[in-house]
Amino acid sequence: MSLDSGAARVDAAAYMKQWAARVEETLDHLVPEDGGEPSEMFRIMRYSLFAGGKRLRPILCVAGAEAVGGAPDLVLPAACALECIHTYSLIHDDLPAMDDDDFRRGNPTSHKVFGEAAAILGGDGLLTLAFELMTGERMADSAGPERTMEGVRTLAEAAGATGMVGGQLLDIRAGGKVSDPPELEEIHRRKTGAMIRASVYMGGLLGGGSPDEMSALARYGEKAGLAFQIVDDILDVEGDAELMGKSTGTDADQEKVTYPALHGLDASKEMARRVTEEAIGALAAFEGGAPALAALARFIVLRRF
Ligand code: GRG
Repeated sequence: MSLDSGAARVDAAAYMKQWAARVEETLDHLVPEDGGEPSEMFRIMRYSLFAGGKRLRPILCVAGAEAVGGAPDLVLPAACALECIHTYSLIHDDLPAMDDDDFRRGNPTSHKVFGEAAAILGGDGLLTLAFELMTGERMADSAGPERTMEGVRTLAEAAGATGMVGGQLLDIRAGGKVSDPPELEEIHRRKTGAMIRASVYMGGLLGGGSPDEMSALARYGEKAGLAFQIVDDILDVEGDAELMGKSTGTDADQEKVTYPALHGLDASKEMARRVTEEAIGALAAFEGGAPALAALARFIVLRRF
């Protein structure tokens, strides 16, 4: 099965390196060490923000803007807002009340360094900061008030009760007892997929995309989000712990229901490839095939970390 879009190829590694550096720079500028009082809040938030994440969601946002012919630089505040929310979710997910993880990306988790209460507050700070960045002058000046408002709503829905937070609750409540593929897909669509879909959608929206382009980006984002989670489950079974900066096998230890647990490893790999092909297929709506988004979909399915 080929993962070729037929469009000109973009080197995903080079594209990600280039844009991760721009996101890093912008985050450093928007969330500076001396960003305000209490200064400890900024230390806590920056500890996790600058801990070596791939910056996949911000990069998808930039590529979404590029796909619709928008200026990728102009969506950087929104890209950083997505990373703030992603980072908050990881801090909270690592807490003793949730996954109780001591390491993330090879470093001690936030609550191990700052204590549980401060880590919760660091996560809360990042969540609210995301909306400060979305509603800042820089965003509204480039995208206009209506698109900015819709971007804020898209982000809130993806992160909130019907998206990531709701998905996390369903996952916890399921307690490893999911037996049915649609239920597993629903948990993942909300918990992980919603933020990935929102990333690419917000890029297109704030970059000036047309309704047809937005529908194509939504479809791409849904499929890429699902592929991301299936691969995440596969990596927990057969990934390299050193490369990933965290222990593997934790899903099985915690008796979580995952794609490999429900469908087996080979069928899960085949599913990941199929949904990635569907994601790339959605890009046919773009003249030139949106090569950066196609490359990112391939990265998602072929990644080792
Ligand atoms: C606790 C509010 C709350 C939400 C938790 C998304 C989520 C819901 C928790 C994250 C925990 C987790 C490991 C989910 C699996 C998928 C995932 C989001 C993996 C990490 O994303 P990457 O690979 O991380 O993009 P990096 O480290 O590159 O930023």
